[in-house]
Amino acid sequence: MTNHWIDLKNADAILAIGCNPAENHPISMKWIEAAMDNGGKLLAVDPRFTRTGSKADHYAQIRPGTDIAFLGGMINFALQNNMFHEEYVREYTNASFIVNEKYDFNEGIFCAFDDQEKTYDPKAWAYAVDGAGSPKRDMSLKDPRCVFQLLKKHYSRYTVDMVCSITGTKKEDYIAVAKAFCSTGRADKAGTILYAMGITQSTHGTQNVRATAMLQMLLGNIGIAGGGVNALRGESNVQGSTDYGLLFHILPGYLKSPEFDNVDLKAYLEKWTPKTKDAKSANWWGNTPKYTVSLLKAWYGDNATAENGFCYDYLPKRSGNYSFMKLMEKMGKGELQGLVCMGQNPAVGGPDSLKTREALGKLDWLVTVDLWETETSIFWKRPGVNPKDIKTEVFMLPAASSVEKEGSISNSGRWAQWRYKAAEPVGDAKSDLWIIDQFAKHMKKAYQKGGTFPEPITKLSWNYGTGEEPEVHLVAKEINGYFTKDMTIVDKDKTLEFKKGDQVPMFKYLQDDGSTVSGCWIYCGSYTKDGNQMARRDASDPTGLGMFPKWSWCWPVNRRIIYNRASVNPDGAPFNPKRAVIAWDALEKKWKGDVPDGPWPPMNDAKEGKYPFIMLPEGHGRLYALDLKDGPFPEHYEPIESPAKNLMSKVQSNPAVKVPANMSSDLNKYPFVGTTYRMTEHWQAGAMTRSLPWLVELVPTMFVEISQTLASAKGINNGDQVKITTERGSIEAKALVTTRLKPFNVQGKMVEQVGLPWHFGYAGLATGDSGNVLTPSVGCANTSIPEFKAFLCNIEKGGKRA
Ligand SMILES: Nc1nc2c(c(=O)[nH]1)N[C@H]1C(S)=C(S)[C@@H](COP(=O)(O)OP(=O)(O)OC[C@H]3O[C@@H](n4cnc5c(=O)[nH]c(N)nc54)[C@H](O)[C@@H]3O)O[C@H]1N2
Ligand SMILES: Nc1nc2c(c(=O)[nH]1)N[C@H]1C(S)=C(S)[C@@H](COP(=O)(O)OP(=O)(O)OC[C@H]3O[C@@H](n4cnc5c(=O)[nH]c(N)nc54)[C@H](O)[C@@H]3O)O[C@H]1N2
Ligand SMILES: [Mo]
Repeated sequence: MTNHWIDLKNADAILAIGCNPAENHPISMKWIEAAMDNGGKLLAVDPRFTRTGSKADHYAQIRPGTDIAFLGGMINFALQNNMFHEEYVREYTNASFIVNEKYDFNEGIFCAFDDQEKTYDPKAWAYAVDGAGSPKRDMSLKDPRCVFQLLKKHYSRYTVDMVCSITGTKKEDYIAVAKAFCSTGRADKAGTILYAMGITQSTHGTQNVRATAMLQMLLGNIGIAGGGVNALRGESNVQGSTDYGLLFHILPGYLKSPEFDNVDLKAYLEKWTPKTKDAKSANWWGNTPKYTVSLLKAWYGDNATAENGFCYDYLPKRSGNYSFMKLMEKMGKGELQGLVCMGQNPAVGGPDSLKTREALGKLDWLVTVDLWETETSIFWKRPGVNPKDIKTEVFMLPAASSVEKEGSISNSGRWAQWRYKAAEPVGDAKSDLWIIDQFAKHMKKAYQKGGTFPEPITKLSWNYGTGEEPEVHLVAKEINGYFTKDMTIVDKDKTLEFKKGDQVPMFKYLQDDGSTVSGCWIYCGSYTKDGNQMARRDASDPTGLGMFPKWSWCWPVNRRIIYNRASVNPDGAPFNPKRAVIAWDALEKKWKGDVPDGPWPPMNDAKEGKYPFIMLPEGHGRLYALDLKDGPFPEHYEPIESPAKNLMSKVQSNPAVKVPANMSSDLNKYPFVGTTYRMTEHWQAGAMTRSLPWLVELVPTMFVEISQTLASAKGINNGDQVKITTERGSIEAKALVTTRLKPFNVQGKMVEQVGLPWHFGYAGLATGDSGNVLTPSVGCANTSIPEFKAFLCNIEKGGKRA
């Protein structure tokens, strides 16, 4: 989230697109309802009429996978009706930047596309530069090659009629949503966008998210209270896990994971440290060397020296894609020996799960670390297989649950909150920290004896106490970071003295010479000489905006709303004084309010002013992106399996996505749109809830939701057993016939949708077929998140169990 949960109450309009907060993030509804009590409007955009939709002022039905058309139309609507925040767009976004002569967009394809490799060369999309190498700009926004004009031209094709014929939305619903949300494109209004899996789980998921950000920038809604682009995150600490580098392409703190041609630290830093010549640009990622070296010092301690590149050579270098889907593919080919599943249940959670279950049998060994027996840990005795045919050796390590251990947890709003152990683990269950600690210690011992390239393990710095249970506070302290020698730092007019071993107070003091350690730079400041900031529980709220600055701690530097320098005009005065996030005090020469996005005076200060979007080298929010794999502007493409022809261009689906063989858009075989989602009563792959009798009683088995029209066409009654089939496989479920689902108008023809929860499997108390037997293993061009939300299927009455 750019903002945070409580801040939702400050919104005049809330666009919930591709998320269902009433069911999946119920507590957030408290703040959404607080906004509504103050006159805020809730707008829900979803293929299904959800409980969020039922509370909304306006609900718009959308065909799965067509959000770029929907949002692109809103961008066009704001531009055509002059509903955008002009000063914000001109001063704070890259609207005024001129794009180089070569850039072009034709018939659904951007320039520099390699049809063989299915890749673009984003260098061809660069800004035009002047003689000194700085981007050229036109502050009048009239130059036909400026981003603003290119944007206008691109989205002029997204007329209301065109959009609605793609999305299947009723025109009056579309206009109601567009009007209500775009009315926040004024200095005194705030609109927030909430999104989750309905937006991300798509072959153009990243471009979906970008479209939300672009709309928000046009409306001047980023950086302000009640604004922002707010991802409603999933697993309770998934924010923390991405912050700490869970994904294959990032290291802790969103540093890039090294690629094969980043041969040494110098080459890595050269490649990933952005440069700028503009003195008004803070270019915060220019600090990449400090954060990288401090991270390497956390990992390799005294072994990491300037002479050996701080042990950079020990990091694995990647070439290509190591996403979940790719790993499963490799596993299926027998290319992985072993797999550790720590709090993950891929036999149910991943796409095309019949393949995954088979692939598990190609492993020599499998370790699951979980609270329960899961479909993954018992894959070898799943229905339909003979355990004797499976050679994989399976180890199950019982894990302690979240309330049985101490540690931090980061919520969607980036608030890291410290939690305490409430109960002893049951039986032999151990904390994940204990398990990791044991892994590390045993591996160190084993590699002490030799092996191929043992140093990355043997040289690890591993100092979390001497007891049986590693000390979680030592981990947290290392993540924050400390000095490795006595230091004197001059910060403006202050001289600061630090002793070796002192905690680093904030990341601006981290160094690139080995004198500081920090396990995750964005958390520097979370555990200081004043103690564990994440454990703070002071419920004072001086701004009245719900920022509660002394409750827990949030990254970065306890800034509750990021990009808040864009909430003020270039002189530092809040666009909306009634909901001021920060304000420049010209007399005292300092900011008041939230922690500003950098200490410098406002942008107009001739000597020291900085642009607001400090993480980008050009300092301006990007209406036009320079570094995505599938284009600088989000463009509508159909999902890979789609019932419709792309009306926008001849290019049917995202050209930068490679499509596996087991997909089919044969409407004779698979005439219906399939989509998967979650429900309040169950959690994810199901181990957490299908083992609890009271939840099992509420939702005992797999079901499928269909409309009344589809039910009568197929002769299906509520409660009937049905069979659902895709090119990947087929499952059985009980039919739930409901008015919440309605068919879509797809180019004049009504197309039905089939709605499936994905929480079921063959382990636990309540069993049922898995929705993911049906879903395709194809993903977003940028992130590889699977297209779980839009595929084609058939449904028939009957089945073996009928
Ligand atoms: N009770 C409960 N709560 C949960 C979870 C759970 O399993 N159970 N899981 C947690 C996790 S890990 C996550 S990631 C979050 C996810 O939270 P959500 O994203 O809210 O979850 P979903 O139900 O998967 O999808 C949200 C909505 O997107 C809609 N949708 C599908 N396709 C499209 C589309 O193309 N466009 C649009 N605009 N909408 C579409 C679906 O109909 C659905 O109502 O929930 C978290 N909260
Ligand atoms: N079709 C379809 N598929 C989807 C989605 C969808 O919308 N549609 N959503 C996707 C999303 S957003 C997500 S996040 C994934 C989730 O996929 P998974 O992560 O595989 O699903 P979970 O059931 O949450 O698995 C978590 C496991 O961790 C265990 N666990 C709980 N607490 C602890 C702990 O403290 N320590 C350890 N070691 N284990 C613990 C639980 O018992 C559970 O078995 O699924 C994805 N799959
Ligand atoms: Mo998730």
